[in-house]
Amino acid sequence: MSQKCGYVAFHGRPNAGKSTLFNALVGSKLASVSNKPQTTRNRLLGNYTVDDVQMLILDTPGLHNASGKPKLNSSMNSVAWNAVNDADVVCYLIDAAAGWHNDDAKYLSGILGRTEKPVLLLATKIDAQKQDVIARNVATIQQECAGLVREIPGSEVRFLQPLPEEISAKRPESVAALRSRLLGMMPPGPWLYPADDLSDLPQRALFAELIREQLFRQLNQELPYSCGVKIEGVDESPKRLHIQATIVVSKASHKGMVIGQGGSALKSIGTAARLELERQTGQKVFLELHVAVDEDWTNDLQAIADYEGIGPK
Ligand SMILES: Nc1nc2c(ncn2[C@@H]2O[C@H](COP(=O)(O)OP(=O)(O)OP(=O)(O)O)[C@@H](O)[C@H]2O)c(=O)[nH]1
Ligand SMILES: [Mg+2]
Repeated sequence: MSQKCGYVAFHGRPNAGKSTLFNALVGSKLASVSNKPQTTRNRLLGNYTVDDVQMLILDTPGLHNASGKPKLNSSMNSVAWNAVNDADVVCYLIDAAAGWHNDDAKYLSGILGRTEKPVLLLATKIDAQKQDVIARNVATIQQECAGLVREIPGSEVRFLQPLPEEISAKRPESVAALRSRLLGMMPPGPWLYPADDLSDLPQRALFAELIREQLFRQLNQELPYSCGVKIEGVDESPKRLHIQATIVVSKASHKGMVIGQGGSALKSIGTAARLELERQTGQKVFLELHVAVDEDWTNDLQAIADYEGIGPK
């Protein structure tokens, strides 16, 4: 049986639904998901292997304007742009419930300028709005993209189809149809990972991802953006997994907010993260959370590498 293997990279603005669809396609909760933009900070790889085909899906941070923002933001954008170069197929996701955004044109042109590979347009979250709103938004996306392709001088149309594919990550049949379409696009080549390795991410990075998800879900406004998570230790005994993690914040005043009155906020974050860690590992978990201040870590490339695994180690 000759093997096929390829990379599918997910791109789009923050909150487009990349990580939700990524988890659904891989069939496992690898990426954190929240209703706040910029939840994903690093490239995540998910392996879906079936029969002779290995599909390696890359979830990426949402493309955004990082000017005037900490270095963490430009690092996230770099990670996302670099993934375009690895892709055999690029999926560009647009939230069809929210509709077209002018930045989509900018990012799509950037992607088309970087790769000769096929770019699929996915209109996501079609379950989240009334059908007539979705139909209007999808029509606008189609119109804008048709214009966009014509505006790139000297290039051929690289969209596989001018019509965006309508997707809901909440509908299994929608996910299954996209999965088989993408599997059918994988080029011939030897597998790069054992079939049952779900990701290339170290276990610690996956644990940190699930803890950070709770920071994004439970902390208000700007607070989660100053938080990073570092797994300090994982101790596996026959009875349970003991995970020690530090939540780092960039200002002393944020520490108290993460801990909350009488420790209530930290307790709630810890409980939800522990339950998710138990669900994902199938083991009992003891989660020990500490909060530390590292002044302005989001502007320090070495600290960004330490907490988020992005860039130099
Ligand atoms: N109803 C509905 N909600 C969705 C769907 N896909 C994503 N969402 C929601 O949209 C929000 C953002 O989803 P994410 O998957 O975190 O979006 P993202 O593109 O990864 O965002 P960043 O990591 O910030 O770039 C979350 O609240 C999801 O639950 C969908 O198909 N239907
Ligand atoms: Mg994400």
